[in-house]
Amino acid sequence: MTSRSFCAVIQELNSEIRKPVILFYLILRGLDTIEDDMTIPIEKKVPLLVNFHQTIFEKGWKFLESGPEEKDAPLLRQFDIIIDEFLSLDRKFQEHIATTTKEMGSGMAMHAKAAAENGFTIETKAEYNRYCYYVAGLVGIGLSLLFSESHLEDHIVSKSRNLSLNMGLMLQKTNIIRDLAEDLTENRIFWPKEIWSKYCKDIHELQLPEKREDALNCISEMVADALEHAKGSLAYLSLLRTQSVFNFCAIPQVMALKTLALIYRNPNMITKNVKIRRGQSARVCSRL
Ligand code: D61
Ligand code: MG
Repeated sequence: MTSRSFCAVIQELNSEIRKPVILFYLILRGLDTIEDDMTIPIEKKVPLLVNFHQTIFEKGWKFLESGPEEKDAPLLRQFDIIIDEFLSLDRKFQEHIATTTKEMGSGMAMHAKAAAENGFTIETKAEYNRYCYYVAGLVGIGLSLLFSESHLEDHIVSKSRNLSLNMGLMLQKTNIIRDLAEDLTENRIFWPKEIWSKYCKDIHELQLPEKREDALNCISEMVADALEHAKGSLAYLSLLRTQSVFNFCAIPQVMALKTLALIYRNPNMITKNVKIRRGQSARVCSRL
């Protein structure tokens, strides 16, 4: 979903949870900006990722060495402000955020190392699930810890790790499928080879006009795989009791389902990025 509609739903959250969620987001966005930055040498990137959960406790820390392409470089350049706000949170919230940051940072470091050694590839569906778990599944698990900690939601929510992680996997996989065309031009392939190799020898072939049918079948399989997480996501949503928390969680899921419907067997998405229009996403939000 666009960052604009995302900001709107965050603002609606009950006050006791709004600031922890915003800081959770900004901290993980900072971590992701380091992960995505291909100008940082691997020997430097790995410790930055692995130690980020400690860095967020260091008053005054900021990072000025982002590549010129990084759109969120300003966030890292003024990260001292984020840290001050983080340190003003209740201890329990700080701990949940740090725990999630630690696991995500080590998962990202693992993938970054593998990519530096063998080139960036995701071979199996298991690897694809593992990568999505680290970068997005963990966000759902961490959010659940914050929701239960605030008593806006029952402890059942944070104990349901297995349901929580479906939320992020559904969102991340939807983005990965939708962004194929863009990622192919940058030669960053997130689609698992175990799936695309049934349809072509080199994933770039999917963009050839004569490969259209194979490409559509491959998209079908990718969408079916993402939809595996829909049931778990709905079960998770059914546990939520606070309206603002429900909206915050349900809106991205509805957008993801809408995006999957739009790209399913859609030949346009093979060569260009297809996105749901702003007006359509506004309609989703206004119904809740
Ligand atoms: C309920 C509500 C929102 C949820 C949720 C449950 C469960 C999971 C998520 C949001 C996370 C969904 C991530 C999907 C979008 N993917 C990315 O942004 C990729 O980066 C992943 C690592 C950073 C995650 C940061 C994040 C995102 C949303 C949050 C959050 C933290 C904290 C609280 C609430 C929502 C993607 O980034 C693309 C980019 O750089 O623009 C990438 O690098 O793959
Ligand atoms: Mg990333």
